[in-house]
Parts: sequence; C-alpha cells; structure tokens
Amino acid sequence: MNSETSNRSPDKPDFPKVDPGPPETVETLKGVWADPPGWRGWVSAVQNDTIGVRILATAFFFFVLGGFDSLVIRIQLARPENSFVDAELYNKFFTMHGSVIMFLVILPMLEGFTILALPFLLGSREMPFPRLGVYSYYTFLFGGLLFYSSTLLEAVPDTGWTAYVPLSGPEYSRGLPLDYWLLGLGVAEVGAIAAGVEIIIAILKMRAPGMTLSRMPLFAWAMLVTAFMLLFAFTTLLIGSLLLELDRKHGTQFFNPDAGGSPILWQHLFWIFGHPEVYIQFLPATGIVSMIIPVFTRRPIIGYRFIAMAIVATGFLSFGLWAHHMFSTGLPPIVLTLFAIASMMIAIPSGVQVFAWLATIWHGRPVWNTAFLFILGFLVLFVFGGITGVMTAAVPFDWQVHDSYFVVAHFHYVLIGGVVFPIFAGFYYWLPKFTGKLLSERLGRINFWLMFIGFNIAFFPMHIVGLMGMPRRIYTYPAGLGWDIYNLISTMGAFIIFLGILIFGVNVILSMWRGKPAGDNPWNGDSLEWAVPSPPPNYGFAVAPIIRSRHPLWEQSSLHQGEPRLESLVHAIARWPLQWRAALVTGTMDGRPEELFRVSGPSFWPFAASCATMLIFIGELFDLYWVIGLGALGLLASLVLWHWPDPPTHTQQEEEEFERTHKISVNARGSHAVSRLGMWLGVLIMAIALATFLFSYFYIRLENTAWPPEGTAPPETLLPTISATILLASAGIMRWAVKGIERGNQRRLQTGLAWAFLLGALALGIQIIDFTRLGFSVDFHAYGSLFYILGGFAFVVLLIGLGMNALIQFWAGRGEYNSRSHIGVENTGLYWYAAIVIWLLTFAVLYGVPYLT
Ligand code: HAS
Ligand code: CU
Repeated sequence: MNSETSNRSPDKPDFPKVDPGPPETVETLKGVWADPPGWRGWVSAVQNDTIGVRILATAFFFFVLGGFDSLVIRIQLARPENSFVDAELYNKFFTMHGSVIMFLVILPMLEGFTILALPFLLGSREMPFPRLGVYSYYTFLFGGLLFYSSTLLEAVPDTGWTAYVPLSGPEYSRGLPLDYWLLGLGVAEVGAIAAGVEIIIAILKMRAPGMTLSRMPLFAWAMLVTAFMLLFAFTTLLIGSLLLELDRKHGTQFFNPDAGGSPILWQHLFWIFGHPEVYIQFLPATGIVSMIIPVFTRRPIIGYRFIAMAIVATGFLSFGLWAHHMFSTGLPPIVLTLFAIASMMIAIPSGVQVFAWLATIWHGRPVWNTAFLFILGFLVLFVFGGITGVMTAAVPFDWQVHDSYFVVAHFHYVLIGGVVFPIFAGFYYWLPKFTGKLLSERLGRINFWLMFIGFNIAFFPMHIVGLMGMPRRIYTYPAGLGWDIYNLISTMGAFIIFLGILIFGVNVILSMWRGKPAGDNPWNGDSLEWAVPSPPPNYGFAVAPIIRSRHPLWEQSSLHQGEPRLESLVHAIARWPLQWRAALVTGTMDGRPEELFRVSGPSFWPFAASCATMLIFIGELFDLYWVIGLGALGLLASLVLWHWPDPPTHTQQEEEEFERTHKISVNARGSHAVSRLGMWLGVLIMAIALATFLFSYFYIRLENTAWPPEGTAPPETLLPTISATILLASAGIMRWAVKGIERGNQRRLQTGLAWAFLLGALALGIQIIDFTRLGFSVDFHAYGSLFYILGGFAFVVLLIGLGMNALIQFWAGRGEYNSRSHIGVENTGLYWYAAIVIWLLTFAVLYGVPYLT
C-alpha cells in the first residue's frame, strides 16, 4: 500500500465534487450529448445510460421467463410419479430454463451494468463505440425474441442447454427446434462478441487522466478480463453452432462417426466455450463484490494487486479446464489427470479473492445494509459451491456424481450464490445512482432473507438426493427411493426464492414512485460515479477528473488538481468542442491524455444492422435463401451507412490550435488509437475463429486412420500455390498504397488500392476454379466437410477484405483521406494482411496435411 492511502477518511462527509463546467456551456454540452426525442430516439439512441438500462430491463424480463420455467420443473418434481407435465414437455422446460439463464440473463445483466456504469467508474464521457453497444443490445434482444418465438410454432428445443450430438443432430432432432436453439442464441452470441470489443477498448483507452492501470477500479479489471474471454469463448461457440447447423441442414459430416466425424468434437467445442462461460459470469460478479465491500466496510480493499492478479489468472486458467465436464466420455488417463489438476488449481485464485475480501471485512467497520447482506450471502454460498466444484474435479468422485443432482446443486450454488447474489447487491448499490431514488431497506432485507433461506432450502437437499443417485434431467421418479421428501423440500424453497424476487420487483417499482432521493453519494462511496449527481448528466463529466489515487473520493481533496498542463486540458474540454461529442483517449498503462476524439452520435443504422443480422439467421431457420441474401445486403448497406463520415463542424485551424495549446491530437474523424485497437480486436476474433476451425480439423484428422479417406486422392497443389503467390504480391502493393497516403499522395493510394483489389479478386477466382475441380463433395466424409468449410472461411475473410478495399477506394475518390487523417486506410491495410495470413495458413493445412501420413 502506498502513502496515499494513509490519510483516507471514508466517513468524511464533504467528498470532492466534479466541477459541473461553466454554466454558459453546460446547456450546449447537454444538447450535443442528447439522444433525439420520440420514436426516432427509440431506435437511434446511443447514450450509455439509456442502452445500459435497456439491457438490464430486457435481461430482467428474460429472468422472469426463465424463472417461470424453473417453477414448472419444481412443481413436476415435487411428488414422485407426478403428471403436471409429461416427459416431452419437461425436456422443453429444462432446456429453455438452462439456455435462457445462461445466454439471455446473467451475462446480459452483467453487460448491462458495465455499459451503464463503466464510463462513470472510469471518469469518461461515453463508451468508445456507442453504436456498437446499440448493435449489441438489439442483437441480444432480437436473438432472445427469436429464441422465444419457438413457443409460438410449438418448436421448442428440448436437448438441454448443452445440445449434445447425436441427440441434437439431424437424425434424432428433426424439424425446427434445434435450429431455433442454434440460430436464436447465435444472434445473441454475435451481440456478446460486440459487447466484448466495446468493453475492452473502453477500459484500455478511455480512462480519466491519471487513472493508471493500477488505480483502476477492480470492477474494470474484472470486466477487462471477462471481455477478452467473451471474444474467445463466444467465437468458439459460434463456430461450433455453425458446424452443427451445417450438419443438420446442409449434409456435412463433422459430428457423424459413420463418415469420419466425431460427436465428441461437439462436446469439446461446447465446453471450450461452456467452461469459460461460467467464469465469464463469475468474474464480473467478483468485480461487483470488490467494489461494494470496501465501501460498506469503510476501508480500502486489502490485496488490490493480488485480486487483480487472481482475476487475470482465473481468465487464463479457465480455458484449460473444459474437459472436466467430459470425465465420463472415455478420455485417456493422462488427459483426465491434467484436467483434474488444472481444475483444482483454479481454486487458488478464487481462494485469493475470498481471503482478500474476508480480510477487508475483518479489518473494516461493516455497515449492515441490503447490498452488504447480499455480499455476505454470496461469500457463504460461493465458498460452499466452490468446494463441491473441487470435489467433482476429482475424477473418481465425478464418475459417481456426473449427471446427478449433486452437479445441479454445485452449479446453482456457484451461479445463484456466486453470481446472482452479487448482481442483486449491484442493483441495491447502483440503481439509486441512475434512478436518483433509494430502494427501501426494509423491503431489501425481506428480499435478501427470502432469497438466502429459500435458496438453501431449494438447493441444499439436491446434494443429498444427488449422492443417493438421483440423475438430473429426469421428468419423474418412482416413489420409495428415499428421494421424495428432499424433492418436496426443494420445491418449497424454489417458491420462497420466487417470492423474494417478487419483493425485489415491488421494491424497484415503489422506489421509482416514492423512494427517498438518493443524493450524489448515498453510501459514502470512493469511486468516481459518486462524484456526479444522481441521475448523472448525459455527458457524464463536463470537466474531466484528474486521478491521483485508487479511491479518489476518499483520498483526493479535489478532483481536478494535477500538473498544470492537465488542469488546463480538463477544463478546456468543457469549452471546446461544443458541436460534437468529444471524449478523451488516454494511455493504456499510464492514463496520460493522448487524443481528443469524436464519439459517434445517434444513428438509425446500428438498429438496421441488427435487423439485417436477424434476417440472415431467420432465413437460415426457415430455408428462405432470398431472406438470407436480403439480410446480407442489408447488413452491408447499414454497416457502410453506419460508418459514413460525419460532416465537419469546425475548421482545421481550430483543431490545430487546440493541439498546439494542449499537446494532444484532435481527431474529429475517428480516433486513431481507438479504431486501431478496434481493428486489432477484429483480427483477434478472426484468429480465434481460425484456431477453432483448425482445432476441429486436427481433432478429426487424428480420429481417422486414412487421410484423405480411401479412394480419394490428395489435392493438387499447383493452383493454390499460384493464388497464394498472387496474394502475397497484393500485400506488398497494399503496403505501398498505405505508405502513399501517409505522405499525402492520393494518386498512389488509389492506384495501389485498385491493384490490390484486382490481385485479390484474381486469387479468389483461381481458388474457385480449383475448388470446382477437387472431385469430392462436402457430404461424402468429414474430410470433404472440413475442406470446404475451412476453404470457405478463408474465402469469406478475403471477400470482406475486398469489400473494405472497394469502400475505401470510393471514399478515397471523394478525397476523404489526407496525410493527417487516414485511419480507414490503415485499418483496411491491417485487415488485408491478416486476411492473407489466414488464407496462407488455411490452404497450407488443406493442401499440406493430406500428404503427411
Ligand atoms: Fe463448476 C459443473 C468444477 C466453479 C458452474 N459448474 C458446472 C456446471 C456449471 C458450473 C453451470 O470438475 C454444470 C454444467 C452442466 O450443465 O453440465 N466448478 C468446478 C471447480 C470450480 C467451479 C473446480 N462452476 C464454478 C463456477 C461456476 C460453475 C464459479 C459458475 C459461476 N464444475 C466443476 C466440475 C463440473 C462442474 C468438475 C462437472 C461436473 C459434471 O460431472 O458434470 C472452482 O472454480 C471453484 C473454486 C472456488 C472455491 C471456493 C473458494 C476457495 C477457497 C480456498 C480454499 C479451498 C480449497 C478447496 C483449497 C474452491 C476458500 C478445498 C476442497 C475441498 C474438497 C474441501
Ligand atoms: Cu467447468
């Protein structure tokens, strides 16, 4: 701990406030940051507060639906041989329950909190790509609605939230239900990936001046790691879903063992996503815990660095554990051992966090209000659920309890206790900031105790029936096995939890109606959101705060003192620019201001893009190919219009003068640093997709003895060598073009782009010719399926590159780029190189591996 923490006084009533900005400019600022009124505002709003609240409300709506499913499950299981629902209906209910909670409730709630609160926690004005946030919201909403619309067509999925093949494959799940599962959730997954990108950039590039990485609130640490995990996990699942959908409808053989495929591959892909997914939910929850505990124990958190390291370690480790869900699939002993050890190791970072929290509470002076009660409840339940997790990580024990109610007990302790309780704590803690009204403490306590007691009544007995041998996912059981009483108790508990949640709903509604005003800082909090009014103004901070401590409100006497240069900068941005939404970009490590950039404003196009995305998935669902085409065109058009450059609102002289005075660059046409990072993340997503395809390729390769299968000749390598060479040449030309515009040479840019485009198209054409001469199809064997899917992936990646190139040529023709501003060109260049690397790797594998016996 450094000396800054020694003079803290969290009880001090006069916390420093942010400077509200000069009165004459504040109204203008408010106008610039306002979303349009009326229905246009509904579809084009981009404000993080608006979008955050919408995500939370939508997720809460799905929560009620998913919770309702669980009550049906519990009613059915209350008595032996019950007939409230039959076996088929029961399967649908538990599938909907699990899938909705895992995909449409917990994660979106945490994203909602993040989009709502993160800019305030970081002392910035907005998220970096507000339009991407909107896209993410609507894809989540539409995906959820699409998923639920399966009830209208009586096509409800029924194979559990894991959708194991062959049960979910073409043979055993005919008709629409499983396509609903794959495609409805697919839309939502796209939304999660988009949110990941948005969150990473906000945390790395948009913190208040002076907020170094080690001064960042722990919630930001948790979300940073979570957001990276989102990219890895959801991209993998999206590809897995794609393969399954192709198997179901388009004749591929990825998961069909009769044609060289492997059903276990689905389990791998699912759990490479599924295991990290549980930590994707858990880590943000720990972030909330680490924000709330210090505030309600009136002291800085103990072990900040250790907690941050534990979060990062959990993120890494969580990708190495997936096979502990597959201990009973007959994996080789060495693999069992490795995954068991890795699973036990993850208890270490969790333990580090738990001990840091306990130490903080021990040394603090707790304030026993509702939010803190939920945190205490979390600690008890999470440690308990964690320990049953470590028990199941022991292979022989897992063989006994796998697919039994013991596992059901484990994951509800960690999910409800470990995640939902912190989310409720977060509601009690943060909602007053954004509604301006306090929730009732009395109702809050009733809410907490009903949930805590109800939870244990519902889920503790499941450990016992699980050990007695009750399997999960059965719709009923015979009397006299000794399970009856435990099941009845569980059902009663479920209703008590439900009552608790109902009281929460009542509490929120009552508070809006007649809650006490919250004031700026009702909890004497230490982080920046408590320095602005409740609810906060739409621009967040007119004058940016200057951060010198981890607990600015406790430890800084002023929020705007620092180096003279910084002081003048943070005040200057309250005066200029007032025509566009300006936000500061700061250094990833040191938090020093680098840039003032224009955050994009309200737009109809992200909404349109989500509608188009949805059309693509709907078209696939109902085999309407023209709808897919329409969706693809719509998506393309809306993406172009979404990124259409805004007309200039000020002169270049003004920009340059600001740059000279404040020594940071001004980019009204998109931030250099932010767009660059965005493109890198795009490349990362493609790399993860490639890795998933290659993993599948080599997994299936190893499952087969002959490769290519008997009777198929290895592919000829002449044409792919030619196309690869042409592509390499195009990379050189692209580089020449990019260098050209850096020197302001428009002609060189245009010529270079055109040549690169032509060569790219030529390579694509040659490869298409080669594909028509291969002599085998997608459906004869997994070999063919893999060949075409990997090749197809490389095609699509290159096609997107060609599209970007064409668009940039068009804008270059209109003179949009000069030596000062050409980030679009640079990004296209970066994408181009990445696409070529992907192409080369893919084709090296496709044309090389068949020759290695
Ligand atoms: Fe889990 C199944 C192992 C944490 C969620 N887990 C699930 C499923 C879900 C889920 C949803 O190895 C079911 C999926 C399905 O539908 O099939 N889980 C673990 C382990 C941990 C763990 C080792 N799980 C979570 C969290 C979740 C979650 C967090 C959601 C938020 N889990 C498993 C395994 C299965 C499994 C198997 C598969 C079972 C099967 O057969 O299907 C750890 O991260 C827990 C670490 C935390 C603690 C508590 C704090 C640590 C302290 C330090 C001291 C403790 C020590 C341990 C040294 C351990 C206080 C002492 C050990 C003793 C036995 C006393
Ligand atoms: Cu796991």
